[in-house]
Amino acid sequence: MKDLKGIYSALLIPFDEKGEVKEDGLRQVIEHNLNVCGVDGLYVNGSSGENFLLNTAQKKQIFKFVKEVVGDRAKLIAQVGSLDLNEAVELAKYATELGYDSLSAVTPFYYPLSFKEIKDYYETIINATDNSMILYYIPTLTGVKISLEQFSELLDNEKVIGVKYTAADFYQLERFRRRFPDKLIWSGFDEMLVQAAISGVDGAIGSTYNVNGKTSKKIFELAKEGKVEEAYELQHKANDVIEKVLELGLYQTLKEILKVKGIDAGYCKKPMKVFDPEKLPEVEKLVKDYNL
Ligand code: SI3
Repeated sequence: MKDLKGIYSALLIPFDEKGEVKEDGLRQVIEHNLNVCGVDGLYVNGSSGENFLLNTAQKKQIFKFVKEVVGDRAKLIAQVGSLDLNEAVELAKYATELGYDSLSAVTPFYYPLSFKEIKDYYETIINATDNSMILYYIPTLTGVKISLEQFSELLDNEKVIGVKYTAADFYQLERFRRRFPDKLIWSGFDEMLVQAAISGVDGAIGSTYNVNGKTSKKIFELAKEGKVEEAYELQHKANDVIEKVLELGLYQTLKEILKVKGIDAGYCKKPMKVFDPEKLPEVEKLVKDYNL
């Protein structure tokens, strides 16, 4: 199995006012992630990529462009989950042909599906390629909860190598770690990276690593080395940033931070709001105070 452990930015995607992908800006965001943030890899077309607002052609455009720019310089995970299972399969094949290191798929949401239906969804995507699969578990946004027993059924398939766990259920996380020592876990809540690292996760995937990746890598390393107090000191600072970003609008503000640093991070896709220019001084202060 490939070594896919580590810290991944859930890649932000710059859009123009019409909602089209700004490839020049995207190149800059990618280079910033690799050269300044120093992340181990990129999680492409996740929530932070505004994936669920995109059409199939845009999703493919992003997968292709990112792979062309990154090449083999970092690990790439393709989030292909979709309410349209045919689209998910098409994207899974596409990303695999491009050479993505693993696939990932969000649990199907909106319609209240049975676990059997969810399992069928994953099996259909998994059987379409020879690539590995990382479950994307984010119950706060999908409303879909999976029990340990159900995880176990999904993980029985050896192509399912692990889970991107965006939940704050540290008891379930501990049980998961204990029961599946050979599967990989990536934590999805950037604001709880210390706690996740102590709980034994293998890495993390998050939006704020696009701007604060270096510190986040340090937090992870320190926590893994048992230097919890030092890790917590850095987590406090990271969380000051996250708190402000959440207050001003998550993806918009992360893009504004990148813009302050000279990166053309573009806009968010409608119906997400445009960043309030009156708040720009607050972002500039954040960049300065926290050395982003
Ligand atoms: O692209 C992605 O799928 C993610 O970035 C998921 C990740 O778990 C993020 N969640 C969302 C909904 O954006 C977190 O990184 C999150 O932004 C961060 O912890 C701030 O709350």
